[in-house]
This record gives sequence, structure tokens and C-alpha cells, in this order.
Amino acid sequence: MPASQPNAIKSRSSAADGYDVVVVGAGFAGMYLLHRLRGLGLSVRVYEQGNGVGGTWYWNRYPGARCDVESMQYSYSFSDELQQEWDWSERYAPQPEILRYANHVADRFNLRSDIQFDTRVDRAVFDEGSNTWSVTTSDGKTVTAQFVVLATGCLSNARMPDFKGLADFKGNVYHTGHWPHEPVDFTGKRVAVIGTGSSAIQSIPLIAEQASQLFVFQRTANFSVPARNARLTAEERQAFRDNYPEIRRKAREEMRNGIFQELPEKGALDESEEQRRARYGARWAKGGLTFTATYNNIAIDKAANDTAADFVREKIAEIVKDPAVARLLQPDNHPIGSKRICVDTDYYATYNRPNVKLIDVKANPIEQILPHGLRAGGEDYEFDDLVLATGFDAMTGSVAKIDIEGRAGETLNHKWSAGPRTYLGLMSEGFPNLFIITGPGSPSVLSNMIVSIEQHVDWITDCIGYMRDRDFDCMEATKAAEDKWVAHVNEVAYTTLMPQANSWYMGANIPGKPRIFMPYIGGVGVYRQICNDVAAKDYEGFAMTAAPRQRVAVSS
Ligand code: NA7
Repeated sequence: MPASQPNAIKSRSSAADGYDVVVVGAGFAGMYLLHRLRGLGLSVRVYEQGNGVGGTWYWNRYPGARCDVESMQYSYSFSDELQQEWDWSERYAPQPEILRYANHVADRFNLRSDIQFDTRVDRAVFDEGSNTWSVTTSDGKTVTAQFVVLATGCLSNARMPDFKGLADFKGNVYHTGHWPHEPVDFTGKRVAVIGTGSSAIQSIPLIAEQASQLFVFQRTANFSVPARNARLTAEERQAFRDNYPEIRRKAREEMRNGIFQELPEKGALDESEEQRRARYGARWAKGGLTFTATYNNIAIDKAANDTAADFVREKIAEIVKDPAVARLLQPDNHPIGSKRICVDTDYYATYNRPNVKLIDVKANPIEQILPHGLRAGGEDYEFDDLVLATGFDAMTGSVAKIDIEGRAGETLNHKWSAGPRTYLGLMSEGFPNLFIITGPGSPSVLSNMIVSIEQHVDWITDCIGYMRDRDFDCMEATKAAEDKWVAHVNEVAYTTLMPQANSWYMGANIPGKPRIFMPYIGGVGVYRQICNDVAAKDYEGFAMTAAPRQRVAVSS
């Protein structure tokens, strides 16, 4: 993919008249999109509510925050110089390093001049007469743009639980997704963590090292596998760099989740108990997300899935000394992988520390937060600081915060009230010229996000270029194409075990949110091919029209 292109496309507008494109969010999606659209010669404004670039990696600064995709793969591929020159220090990059990388990219490609920080997009209204959007921001200004692209992220709307008494808690309250920018020191403090998802599992071992007492309030036990994180050697980095074209191609085209890895050839039940144990043992020793790729049917066959789940449950029993605590930590209500498995460093062993106590809040629900602790199951727990590792209103939460009004005054929130509806995850019928990056109905959170982001950005850029070349002003998903896609996304999801869990993929973590399996599970390779075919057939399933009117500004 070219890093930049000649200014061959007509830019309709300057800032005074409005922009060609408004982008919401300056995470990895917004940054790359800005770079590509500039390459087309378009005027672009990016609005970012944070004070810097990086999105997810700007906000999630909790102790131990780390990507669960290996750093050599969780990185942009669009610039070979960039991937050859950036030195990742560890197998799994820690959050500060990913944020440094995001800042490096912003500087290297000179992106900041078109990003307005500390500014939220509050409202976007489509004008059917001019085929443009009016975008209102938190600084009270309104600009117009032909296109709006939501690069708002899938895990960016932190969910504050509505515990009774939370506002009266006297100590510090931290949400993992809104962590302070200054270091937080728990030394000598009594700390409570609510939640045992990925953020909790990464932070608990580090908080436990500092705190005098740590209470972990667990509602649902999660499967976690060791990261086996380590420093990357120069040879390991070079092995990737030498083979990047092939590794990236395979990740995009051949791997369902966009992560280059060894693919399993067999099903779990095709081997003997002994062979299975050896294979699971080898994957456990290697560490990382690919544990669930030990066999090719773990995601679809419950009996196969049980063999992997049992292996992890046995490991938990081996690591955790107190059998009652081990039992509580053993997940028992969902197939392994139907919630994103966690990747940890010393998570289960942390429960062997004398200063760590696990409390089951499924059996004994949290009744209220007290000024100096909380009450659960009739028992009071006293602590100084409270960490909410309670997750996100995932995939749709950040979109829903923007008041988006499409054709005939219809709002996106109203249209999506029974669950998100998109064509290819890219557009929703009734909302012309509005693109979503890694939206519901695309592989997004089931994949290496950067692989999916690059694919969406490239597709959208090509599409806008196509429209400009042909003087199309307006593009919209058709209802028929959208209905068919929604049915397909749903149908594929139900061929797997994924919908069996009360996961954030299903919207199940947010009270009242419709239960729809939101991401597309067909795999990034299949999905890419579908998107390419649609484009090759002149954007089949999208209606494109030209409006007979004067262009306000034309630049070469
Ligand atoms: P997750 O995975 O959504 O985890 C949130 C955790 O918080 C989970 O254990 C929840 O239990 C728990 N939770 C939420 N609300 C409550 C209440 N009211 N009471 C008790 N426990 C509660 O979010 P993370 O930030 O850890 O990870 C998100 C993704 O980021 C992760 O999947 C990776 O892809 C990276 P529940 O399971 O709902 O019973």
C-alpha cells in the first residue's frame, strides 16, 4: 500500500467552506485514515476528545496494560520504513510503548496539524439537499463535511457501574479505561478491584505487589493463559522484518483473526487424551492467545472445546494452592474462547499471596459501596482505593454517544435500538456518506485490530477516490444489502459457540443492551475478499448518486 499518493483527486472544500472529510477519533484508525485521505488531496479534520493520539492506548494506562497481540504484528504495515525502523522491546508491548509508537507515527507523518485535540464530536446531522454533514463539536462550533468517518474505537466507552453509594466513597476511584496520567501508587494501601476481565487480570498481579491488602470481587471467572512475555532479541525482530511481506499477507488473507500463526490441522477429538495433553501443554508453555488455535474445532464443537477448557481448569488447580479459591477461579459457565481469553503474567499465582482475597460476588452480589469499602452478601469489606475494571459499552457505545441524524431526521440510536444494523460494518442505510471503521458487522474485535483498521481505511479511501473520480456526491447502503448482511453475520455467529457466553460481544455486559452477536466471525480473509468483490462490482449493495450543483472549491 502506498504511503502517499499524488494529489489527483478534487478537493471540494477548504476549512472555511467545510471539509471533505471529518474523522472522529485519533486512535490507530483515525491516524492512518488521515494519512491516506491526505494522500488523495482531500481536506480532513480529525476531532479527538483526548489530549493526544493513541485512542485505546491513550486512555488505558492501568498497571500492566499490554496488548494481547504480539508487538511485531500489532503494528502498522502501510509503511515499510516504519515497520523496519521501529524497535519493539517486548513480545507483548506495554501500553506506554504502544503510546510512544502512536506518537512517533503522528510525528513521522506530520499528522497533528489536522487533528483538533480535547474536542468531542457531539452531533452530526445529514443535509439531504447538499449531501453533506453538519458536525457540532464540544467547543460549540459546527463545520460541514461531505463525509464523516467514525474511527471511535470498539473499547473506548468505559462503563461506570451504577452501584448504590459509589458517589459517597471516600477513597480514590479509578476505572481501568480512564486511568490517570500520573503514576498511581498503591503502596501500603488496601485496594479493591471489581471485575475479572482482561484489564483486571493484567493489573491485579501488579497491584497485589504494592497493596497491603487486595480484595478482588469476581462475578464471572475468565479463562486466562500465560503470556510468556519476554524481551525481543535483535534476531527475533530481524526474523520478522526479513519476512514482513509474507507474514503480513498471510495475516490478512489466511488467518481468521489477522494474526500470523501456525494453523491447526486436526480437531481436538481426532487425537488421544495423551496427545491432546501434550499439544495443549506445548501451547501453554509457548503462551499467548493462540492457545485456542491448538485444534481447528475448539470454537465450534462443544466436546472439543471442553477438552481445552478442562486443560486450563486443571492448570488453575495446579497453580492455586487453596482448592476453594482455585474452584472459584475455574470458569464454568461459558465455552473457552466465547469470551475473549485473557493473556496474563502470574495472574493465578497472585492468589497464593497472603494479602490477596477473592470474593465471589455472583453468589453474594455487591449491595452497595460504603464510604470506606463495600457490602456484598451481607458482609462489609474495608479498603482505601477502588479500581473498577468493569469494562466498556463495547462496539456501539462510543457511536451512541454522538447524536447522529441521517435521512428524514432518523437517528442512528433509534435505528440501532434493537441492535446495530450495517452493511459490511461500514455503513448503515439511511445514513449516507457516514463510514464506520471496525464497526459492528465487521471482524473488528475478533481480529488483530490493526489488520482490520488498515483494511477498512484502505477500502474507504479507495471508495472516496472512486466517487470523486466519477463525481458521485452521495453513497448509501441499500436496505436489501444491509438486511442480507445482518442475516449473514448472525447466521455465521450461530455456527460457533460464541453466542453461548454473556459477553460484551453480545452486548450482555450492559443492562438493557440488545443481545446481538456484533462482530463478523467469518474471518478477516473472507471478509476482505467480500469487501474487494463489492468494490470490484462498482460498490454493489451501495447506491451512489451525483447531485447537480456547483462545487465550492476545486484544487488540483
Ligand atoms: P471486560 O472483559 O468486559 O470485563 C469486565 C469485568 O467486570 C467482568 O469480569 C465483569 O463481570 C465485571 N463487572 C462488570 N460489572 C460488574 C458489576 N456490576 N459487578 C461485578 N462485576 C462486574 O472488560 P476489560 O476491560 O477487562 O476487557 C475488555 C477487553 O479489552 C478485553 O476483552 C480485551 O479484548 C481487551 P461479568 O463477566 O460481566 O460477570
